[in-house]
Amino acid sequence: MDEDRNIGSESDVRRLVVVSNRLPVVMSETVDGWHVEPGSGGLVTALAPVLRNRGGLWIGWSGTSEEEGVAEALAETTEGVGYSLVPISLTPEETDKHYRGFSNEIIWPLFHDLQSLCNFDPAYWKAYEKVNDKFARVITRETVANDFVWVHDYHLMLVASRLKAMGLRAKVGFFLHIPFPPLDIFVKLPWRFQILKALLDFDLLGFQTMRDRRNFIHCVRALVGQTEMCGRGQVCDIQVASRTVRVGAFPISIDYDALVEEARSKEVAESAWHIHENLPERQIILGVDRLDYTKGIPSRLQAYRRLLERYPEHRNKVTLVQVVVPSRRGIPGYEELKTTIERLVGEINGQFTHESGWIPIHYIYRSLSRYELLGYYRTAEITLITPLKDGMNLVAKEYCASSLEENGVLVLSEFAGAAAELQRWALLVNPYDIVGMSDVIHQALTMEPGERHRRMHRLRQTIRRHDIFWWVDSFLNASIARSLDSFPVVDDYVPEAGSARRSG
Ligand code: ADQ
Repeated sequence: MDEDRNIGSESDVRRLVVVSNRLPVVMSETVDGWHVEPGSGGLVTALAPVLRNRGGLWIGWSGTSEEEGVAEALAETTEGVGYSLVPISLTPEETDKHYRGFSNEIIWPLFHDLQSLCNFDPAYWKAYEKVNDKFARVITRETVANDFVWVHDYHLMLVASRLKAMGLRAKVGFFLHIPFPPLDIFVKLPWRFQILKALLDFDLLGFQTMRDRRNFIHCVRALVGQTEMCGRGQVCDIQVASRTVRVGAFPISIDYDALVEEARSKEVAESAWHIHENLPERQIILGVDRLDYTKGIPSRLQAYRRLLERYPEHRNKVTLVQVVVPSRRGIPGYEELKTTIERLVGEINGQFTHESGWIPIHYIYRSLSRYELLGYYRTAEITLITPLKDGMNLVAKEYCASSLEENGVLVLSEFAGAAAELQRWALLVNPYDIVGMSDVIHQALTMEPGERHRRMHRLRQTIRRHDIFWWVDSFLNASIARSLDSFPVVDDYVPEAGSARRSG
């Protein structure tokens, strides 16, 4: 290892170094060695073109505690794409206490305003520090001063402070994909000072919405004390001691054009046709969520029951298709949530199922293929996105992009980050107000075609204008990188020998 690199030898070429808890691949061990499949999702789609042919790096946990052969398998996968994947290996105990413990039993519920679900186990904090340290060591080893390091999400909030302690000179940005809570909730965190101070060691902090950014600034003002604050605007600078930290709101989005293309495909049309065939002459209401207590699935089911009780004219005519994607198995609370959802589905179906064959709820508990998912988006006349709190919620944007005929209605929780951008044209609901939600679903079901079209057209325009590439550009523009042009395309890029072959 070249020890000088970490304290920053200058290089003419600026590289983007993306750091996330997981690498954007799925690895599985077979008798022939490692099998690597590319990951899916918005972040990979958005960042792959930025990294490609620019010699950038993506650093993250490989998804396994094994080390042997992992870096080589990853290097093979990215051969010819012009960037490298650098694996970090974590022991089962580290993933247990850092990922399952601190990240998902403390930060996830607390930052979604659900502090009663937090398990403030001090052992989790130790593991969180240790894993953040491990990431920082690998970043230090892999980067030079001219690079721009972009760290993602709540698993890695201490990375900049560790990098600073290790003498890294490269600029470091951070994007939080989940909400930042209000002061009176954040102060409950036993490690509130450590986390807040560590966040202030980043050069640029990105949040999903202005509300999250405002919450963060309130916390800094109250807990860190004397700091000079910024004014209005999407991006502003705050002065903390002798440092300037830039903070901004950058709502994440989807690859709109690609999704529209996919939604037009023959495969999606076939999938939509099958869905219609199975539910003839029914108005389809859709819910699509990871199994998570923040997504508000039980209250949505209760609102649907109230709809059928209060507006009997919809019986026999509507079907709620509720898709739940398995998630975070083994974390307390998730199994109970599944039981609650399934009990409610059973109760409602038992209460209303009709001799004509009508079943009010179709419940699907599995991950859907992309074509199936888009098929449901295309078929649904209404989609219910009713999280108790959500950083953004990409399902809302995907649904609108897939509504090619522009005749769908989006019912959206006012506590989803997406509401900040989409509130004028979606129908907003308070997910804690069951009766209010049932009224809004009724309003959606009876909306005139002209109004549906007007609203969906404006929703799609907004999302198209602010797509995932706009999101990457606005974050990089706010950083010292200034723009994508700061990361020049390297003709015939050849990875540096040894780069991405070492595991952490
Ligand atoms: P998530 O909590 O995972 O993300 P969300 O933004 O809705 O929530 O993204 C879910 C993704 O999973 C979507 O892209 C969707 O297509 C996919 N998906 C959903 N159901 C599926 C199914 N049945 N089969 C296959 N794929 C499915 C976190 C934060 C969010 C924030 C994002 C991005 O919690 O608030 O919007 O990161 O920053």
